[in-house]
Amino acid sequence: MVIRNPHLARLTSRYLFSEIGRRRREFAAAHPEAKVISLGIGDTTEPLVEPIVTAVRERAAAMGTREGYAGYGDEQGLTALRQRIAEVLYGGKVAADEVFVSDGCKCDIGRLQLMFGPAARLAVQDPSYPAYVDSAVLTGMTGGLIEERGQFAGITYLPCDEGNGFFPDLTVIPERGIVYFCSPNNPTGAVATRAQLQQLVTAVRAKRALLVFDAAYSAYIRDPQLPRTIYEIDGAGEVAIETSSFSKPAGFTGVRLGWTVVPKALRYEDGSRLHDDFNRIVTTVFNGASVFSQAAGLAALSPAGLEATRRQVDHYLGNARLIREALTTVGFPCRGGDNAPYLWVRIPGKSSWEAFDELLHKAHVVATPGAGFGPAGEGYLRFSAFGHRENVEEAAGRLRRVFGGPRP
Ligand code: PL4
Repeated sequence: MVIRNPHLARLTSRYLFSEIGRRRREFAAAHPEAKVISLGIGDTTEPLVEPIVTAVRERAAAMGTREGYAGYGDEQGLTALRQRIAEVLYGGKVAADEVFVSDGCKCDIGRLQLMFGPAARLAVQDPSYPAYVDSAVLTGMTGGLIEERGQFAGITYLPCDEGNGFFPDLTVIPERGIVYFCSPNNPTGAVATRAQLQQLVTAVRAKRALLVFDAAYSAYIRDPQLPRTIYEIDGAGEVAIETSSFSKPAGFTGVRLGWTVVPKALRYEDGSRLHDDFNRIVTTVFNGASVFSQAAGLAALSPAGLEATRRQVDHYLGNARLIREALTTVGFPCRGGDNAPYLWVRIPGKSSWEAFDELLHKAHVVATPGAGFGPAGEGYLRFSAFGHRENVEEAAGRLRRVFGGPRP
């Protein structure tokens, strides 16, 4: 028989969100009468907006004709879409050929790890989206798991908590390392200010490191003072890759479309360009995003698409307000939810998984245990604001009842 990849053995048996899905399914099977409401996995729920539906319909009709049929396209994406992303979302701060269109941000996170290779030294916010660490483990760059700390030996964890205002100490970034930073943050909902991002870019540059900035939730930023892309920050074009997605601004979690910006100014120690390597990776292991999702992406970035999807994001932010009100009424202060679709709440006297189980069993509400995002997430729950309004209202009422009861 073949030999198992030893790096795979270092991962816990299930990816966080698969484990949550498993526990939810088990509970639902054992309690078929319960109406379980998910505020767990950050998955969009509202239907695609009309300009997008029309564009996909038209593209499908065209694909059924000789003239309109298209086979493989450029692995980097349609030129028109790359141009529209560069113009509409970056105001021309990046060039169209620096934008690599993809089938989603998570997939690009995996492809980036291929580019960095096993010798790379990684730093991640703690807590953070688990795909950064888990995909790095697969490449062998992380070393072994230190069980008692719940940390991989080869990764620098940057704790983000109330003590530091959810912005980490940057002095510990490894020399020539790769720093993953997500703002608006999953899971804490914290959004870095312009001054904080300037500090980050300066620190990364000083360490001759590389920043991978995950902007998947930038459309949720409503405060005009807060930067929506790292390229609003001076000098970022020489130290930062940005990865992002149509999933959360336009409801494409099932459609699948994202992009990664790799500026040509980004250079390795020997002067060669990261852009050339990412292009090589993309053309080697990816065959381009689907023609339908790219048509959908073009429509999402049209004036009508932008207006309609903004209203959809407003809906989710409205949900976040309802969840926050419910939690604060019962005395749980929360972070996030104003410029982000996640709320981050400390549950006193319980571990994250205990709080998760209690909420599921008593309120039939699914949240995400903070410990699943890293050791600094222990003791917290993350609530996602994605959901139909009536479900969120119902869940908010249940949270009031369960958490409003007597405390240990
Ligand atoms: C559950 C910071 C959600 N099975 O849809 P994509 O691939 O363009 O974007 C994925 C993504 C990228 N970056 C950040 C994210 O938070 C996400 C999606 N995260 C969540 O609940 O944390 C969905 C998770 C899904 C997954 O693992 O991605």
